[in-house]
Amino acid sequence: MTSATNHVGVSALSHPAWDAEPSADLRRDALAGLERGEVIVLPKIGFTVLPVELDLFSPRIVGSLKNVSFDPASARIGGTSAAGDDRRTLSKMLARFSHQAAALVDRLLPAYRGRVTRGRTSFRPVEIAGRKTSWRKDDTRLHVDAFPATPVHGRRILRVFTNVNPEGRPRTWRVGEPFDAIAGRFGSALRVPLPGYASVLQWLHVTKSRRTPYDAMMLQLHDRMKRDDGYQQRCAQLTVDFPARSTWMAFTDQVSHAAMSGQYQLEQTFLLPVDAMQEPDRAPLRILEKIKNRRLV
Ligand SMILES: O=C(O)CCC(=O)C(=O)O
Ligand SMILES: [Fe+2]
Repeated sequence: MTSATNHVGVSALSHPAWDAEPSADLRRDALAGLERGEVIVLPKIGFTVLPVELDLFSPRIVGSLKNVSFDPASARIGGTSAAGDDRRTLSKMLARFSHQAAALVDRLLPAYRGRVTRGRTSFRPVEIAGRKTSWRKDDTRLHVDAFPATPVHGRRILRVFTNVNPEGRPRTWRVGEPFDAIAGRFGSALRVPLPGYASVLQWLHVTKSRRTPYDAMMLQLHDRMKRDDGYQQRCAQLTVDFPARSTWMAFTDQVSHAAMSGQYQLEQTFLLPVDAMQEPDRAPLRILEKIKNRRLV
């Protein structure tokens, strides 16, 4: 499954089903692995796509966009040109996936129960390899996740991904060096913005809530990583193939990742407060606060 290796972690766990009851060992390994910054792969967990849903598997449903997005709280779907029955079919598929991903997180990570909140769900029907985008939006470059419009205020970004490629093709990622190495390399260049700037962004509706100094620095880090061609090529990294019908999860604000190729994926985002972690000192918030020697939220 992997080539090369250097401190970067990808671990497979033999969890059998979305709603299976995991053993205590499995739960401990999942929690510790995720917080250490590993990608946890669940090779046996696939998502069952119904025939009516499969009929909609085409990049055409997103037009010039890359994702269909779904809000599980309101059941509102966006980013697709599908209408009528097709739109309802897509919504149902995303709702079902979202529900299963939430059940998985609940069972596998009971330590986070009651603290983790469900964010957006997405369906990604466009082939990644060869997709044309600006460097900032180019997810074939290694990066940590940061959201420009929806600040996380220090919370962790936990994501569950499932490869639903109907032809059995893998999704291929690169996984980069650990967060403390990234922070060590780029941290001194990250700037805490002037206090008034966050208010202006919110007032202009660039952000939906206040962009904290942490959010601003994570965006800078995301950009600095992506923009640095030498870093992209030379930093410690490994290539990972996630097979069709497999699921994987990671704190993508911590794990340096790049999606290199693949088509048709489902994804669910969760947010977790830092104080819900077993080891909060591993959070990007705490690591950046230590480097800057000040609070960032
Ligand atoms: O689509 C993927 O496989 C991952 C892309 C990515 O970088 C992300 O969703 O944060
Ligand atoms: Fe990402």
